[in-house]
Amino acid sequence: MEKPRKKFIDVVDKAMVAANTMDRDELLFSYKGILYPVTVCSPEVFKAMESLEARSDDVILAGYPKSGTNWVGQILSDLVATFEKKMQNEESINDEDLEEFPYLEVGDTGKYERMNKLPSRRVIFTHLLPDNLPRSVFQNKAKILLLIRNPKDVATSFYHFSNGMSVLPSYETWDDFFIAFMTEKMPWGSYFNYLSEWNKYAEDENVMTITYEELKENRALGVKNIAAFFGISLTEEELQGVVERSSFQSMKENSLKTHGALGSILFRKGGVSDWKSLFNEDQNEKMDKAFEEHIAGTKLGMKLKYDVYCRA
Ligand code: PPS
Repeated sequence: MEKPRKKFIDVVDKAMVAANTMDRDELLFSYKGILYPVTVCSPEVFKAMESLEARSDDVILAGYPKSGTNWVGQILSDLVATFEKKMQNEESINDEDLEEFPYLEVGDTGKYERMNKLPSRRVIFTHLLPDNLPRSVFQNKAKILLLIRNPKDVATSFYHFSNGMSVLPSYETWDDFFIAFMTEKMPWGSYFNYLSEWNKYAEDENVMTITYEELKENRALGVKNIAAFFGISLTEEELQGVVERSSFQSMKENSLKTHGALGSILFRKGGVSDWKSLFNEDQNEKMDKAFEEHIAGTKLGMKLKYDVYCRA
């Protein structure tokens, strides 16, 4: 994704400017029991979203915030763009005029009608719970890549992001943030609820799960598996290009072009275990207990390898 993403940057810049003039308690609204930022989401847009006609060849990326969406989103967009280029598909959505904000739930009420007219393949990111996605996603058997990351690093990343990104409420201390994270006060809802709800789909043939940590350990293998799942056939050399362009270093260097001012906030550490710099003993215990209670025994819980990545 080396080309500038003008529309993406415009949307984010406008949201950040609008949020700067708002009080902390005005930044979020609740829709169907879940909080979202008012500067990028609205009930009208959520209702309009139902008109999206999902396709079996859509490339959907689902992940709780701070799980590495922009990273895996880069991989998916690059795989699709490389394939389209190879096929010389002139109708490809690479055309800047056809660009839509990649997160499904962010946009205007006309977005979904425009999306319905876009040529395949569409790459769509979302932080939504499965029940809040347009019904056609499951009815039409769109393929979904479900991205998960260990809860301690998600919380750590979310804390820093909340304090850097004006559209989200900031926190005076990590301890305050931790309480909010554990008591379901986060935008896009609770991490544990997210995993429990998506776990119901984890065995579906149209859903592939990948963890942030496994991708960190072997990006080349991850990219290969993702391409195979979506039926994107590329040469070893083409796949290697996708791998190289998705390194943290490379994405961070390009981030002014791809993400504008957001880039320096979003591409923070890009690693595993930074939670060790914030969690105290009591917080470790509380997180371990919550993990045990909510998701340890589930397929997604096991995929996370909590004992490897989260034990103090
Ligand atoms: S968002 O705003 O919710 O969509 O954020 P999201 O993109 O899901 O997650 C942001 C974290 O992903 C890290 N990141 C990466 N890690 C490894 N490699 C690459 N290429 C990469 N790109 C982004 C990013 O740094 C955030 O994690 P932290 O721990 O805060 O650094």
